[in-house]
Amino acid sequence: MNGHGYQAWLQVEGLNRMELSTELKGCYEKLLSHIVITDLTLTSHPAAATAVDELKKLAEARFGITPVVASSAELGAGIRLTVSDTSDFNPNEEALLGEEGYRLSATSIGQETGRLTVTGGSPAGLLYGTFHVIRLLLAGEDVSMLQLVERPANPLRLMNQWDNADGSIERGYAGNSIFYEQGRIHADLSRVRDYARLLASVGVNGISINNVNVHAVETTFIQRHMMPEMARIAAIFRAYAIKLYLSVNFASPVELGELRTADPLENDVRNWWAARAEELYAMLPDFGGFLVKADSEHRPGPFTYGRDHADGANMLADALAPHGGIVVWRCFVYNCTQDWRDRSTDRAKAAYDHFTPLDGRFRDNVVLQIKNGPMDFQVREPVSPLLGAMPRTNQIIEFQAAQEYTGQQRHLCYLVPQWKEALSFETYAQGEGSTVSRAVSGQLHNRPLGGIASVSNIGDDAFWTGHPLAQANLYGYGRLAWNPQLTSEEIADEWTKLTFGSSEQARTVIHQMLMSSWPIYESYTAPLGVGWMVTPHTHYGPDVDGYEYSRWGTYHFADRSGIGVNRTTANGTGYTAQYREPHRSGYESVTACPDELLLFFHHVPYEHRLHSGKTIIQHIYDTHFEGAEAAAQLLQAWTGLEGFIDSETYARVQSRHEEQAAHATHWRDVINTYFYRKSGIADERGRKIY
Ligand code: GCV
Repeated sequence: MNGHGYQAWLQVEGLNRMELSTELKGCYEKLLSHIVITDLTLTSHPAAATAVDELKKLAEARFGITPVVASSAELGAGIRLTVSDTSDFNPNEEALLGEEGYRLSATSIGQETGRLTVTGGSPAGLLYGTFHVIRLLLAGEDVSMLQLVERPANPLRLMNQWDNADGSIERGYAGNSIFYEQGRIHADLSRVRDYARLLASVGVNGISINNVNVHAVETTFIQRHMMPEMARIAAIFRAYAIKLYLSVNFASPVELGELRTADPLENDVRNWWAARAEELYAMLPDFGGFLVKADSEHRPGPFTYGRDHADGANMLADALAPHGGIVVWRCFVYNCTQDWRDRSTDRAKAAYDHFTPLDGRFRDNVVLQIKNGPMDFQVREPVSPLLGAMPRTNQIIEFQAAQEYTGQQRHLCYLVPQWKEALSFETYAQGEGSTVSRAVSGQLHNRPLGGIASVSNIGDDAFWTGHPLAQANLYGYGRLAWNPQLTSEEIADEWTKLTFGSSEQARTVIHQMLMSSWPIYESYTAPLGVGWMVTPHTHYGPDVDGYEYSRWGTYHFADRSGIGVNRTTANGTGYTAQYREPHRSGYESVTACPDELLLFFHHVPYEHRLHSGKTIIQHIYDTHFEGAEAAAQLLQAWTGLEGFIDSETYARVQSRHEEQAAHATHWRDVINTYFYRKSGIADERGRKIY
C-alpha cells in the first residue's frame, strides 16, 4: 500500500526520494527538531492540527527524529506555526494574506537559533504554508533565505469525483472508487484520508464525491439516514481544509418518491430542498454545496417544467444560501440527437446560446462550471467562448484530469500545457489582458466567486492514476489552480523533483517525456482540431466515424472532396460569431485560422495548403507517421531509465509505453487508411496517386 507510487509526490520514504547533502540534512533536522505553535489552542482547529501532524510525520519518517511540539514563544531553532494576528506583523497582514494565504519567513537558518515561521491567514492558510515548506524540504531546496507571501489566485479549487456508489467510476482509468463499494461507503476510509492529504498539499479546497450523473443510490445521499456517513467523509476532508460537495439529481424530490414534481418555481419543491439543506448543515456545518448536471445528456432539469437554468439553479441556491452554501451548475448542455442533415445546429454553439441570455439572473451563490472547450475535452479544441462572456455571473472552468479522450492513462499525456493555453486565452471581454484566467478567478468582472474544477483521475490503483506519470496531471492541476502563472515546465520540474528526486537522469528524461507528450498524442490521433474519431462509448482507440453521436452531429464531415466543419458565420454554423474580435475574424478566415484548429472551423479540400506549407492530406500522413515514431521513442527513453528508479514504477510505466507505442501505430494505420480510401488522392503512406 505504501509503495513508491502510493506516496506520489510526498515521498518521505522510498527509493526515489531526493538524497540530501549532509549540510542540508543537518539544517533540516535542526528545523524539524522543534515545532513551535504560538497558540496551542489553535490545534483544536483540524487544519492547524494537521499542519503539526504533517511536520511530525516528515520529521519521523524522513529524518528519524521526534520533534518537540511546544507553544513556547522563545525564539529558538525550529519551525514556528502561527495564524496572522495584527499584533504579530503589521496591521495589514491579515488583509494581505487573506483567509487561505500564508507567509514563509526564515531567520538565521543554519545557526543555533535558525527558524522558519509559517504564518497563515487562517488555519487553512497555515496548512497550505506548511505543505509549501514540506514540498521544499522534500525537494532539497535551500530555505535559508526564504521570504515569501502566497495567496491563491482562485477562490474555488475543486475536484470532481465521477465515482458511483457501486464502486465503479465513470471515465475512471485507475481502478475502482476509493469512496464506495457495492452501494455503500467504504468502511475503511484511510485511502480517502491519504487522497485528501495529496489534494491539500497542492491547495485543492473542495471536493464533490459522487458522479454528476446521479443514479438512484446516490440520489439518497441527501437523505437524513445518510448524514452520519457524509459526516464521516466530511471530517476527513475538514482536517485538510477541503469542503465537501455533493452532486445532486435535479429531480430528487420525484425520484425519491416524495413529491410529484421537481418544478423549481413550486413552493413545495422549494421547501423540500430547503429542508434537505437544513438537515445537511445540521450535520455538516461547513458543507460546500451542490454540483448539478441538469438538462444535459438525458439528466433531468428545469426544462421539463418549462423553466430555464437560472430558475433551476436559483431555487437550489436559495435553499443553500442561509447556510453559506453554493450551487455549481454545469454548462455542458447540448442536443444529443440533432438531425445530421441540419448543418446549422452545432453542438459547439449550445452552451453559449443557452447561458449568455441568462447573464445577471443567477444568484451570487451560483457559479457556472464551463468545460475548457465548447465540445468535450478533445485533445485540441478552441477555448469555450462562454468563458468571460457573462460579466454578471460567476464562472469556473472545468478541466478533465481523467484522460477520457487523451489516452485514458494508458498513453502519456501531460495536460498542464493544454490547460495553460486555455487559461491564458484572451477573451477580450474588457480589451486586452482579459484572459480566461482573470475571468474565472472573478477578478475580471469583480465577481464574488470563481475558480477551477477538474474531473479526478484517481482510483484504488496502487499508483493512484494507472499510469504513474499521470500523477503529474493531478499535481499540476492543483498547482495551476493555486497559481495559474506557473509555467508547465516549472510544474513538471517541481513534480519530477518531488517524485523522482534521487536520479538526475530520471528527472531529465521524465521532464522531457512529459513536455513532449501532448503534441505526440495529438499527432497520431484526430488531426487539426477536428476531434472525435474514437471508438463509440469507450472513447479509446481509433474509429473515424465511430463516435456515438456522429450520425446526429457535426463531427468531421469527411467526404471524398474534403474534411472539417464549416463553423463560419458567412456560410457555416455561425459559431465564430460567439467570439470577440480579433478571434472572430481570425477563426472566420480560412487563411488566418491557426493550423491546429483549421478543421474545427473550416471544411476544406484535402489539397488545401496549411501555413506549414503542407497539404491537409500530407499533414495527416506525416504527423501520423511521426507521432507513431515519437511514441516508440517515448518507450525507448523510458527503457533507458531501468535501474535509476524503483522497479515497480519502472515496470508499470514500461508496460504502459509498450501499449502506447503499439496503439499509436494502430491509430496511424486506421487514420491513414481511412483517408487514403476517402480522398483517393494518396496511398496510405502519403504517396500521390494519379
Ligand atoms: C459524466 C462526456 C462523458 C460522460 C460525462 C459527460 C459530462 O460526455 O463521456 O461520461 O458524464 O461528458 O461531462 O457530464
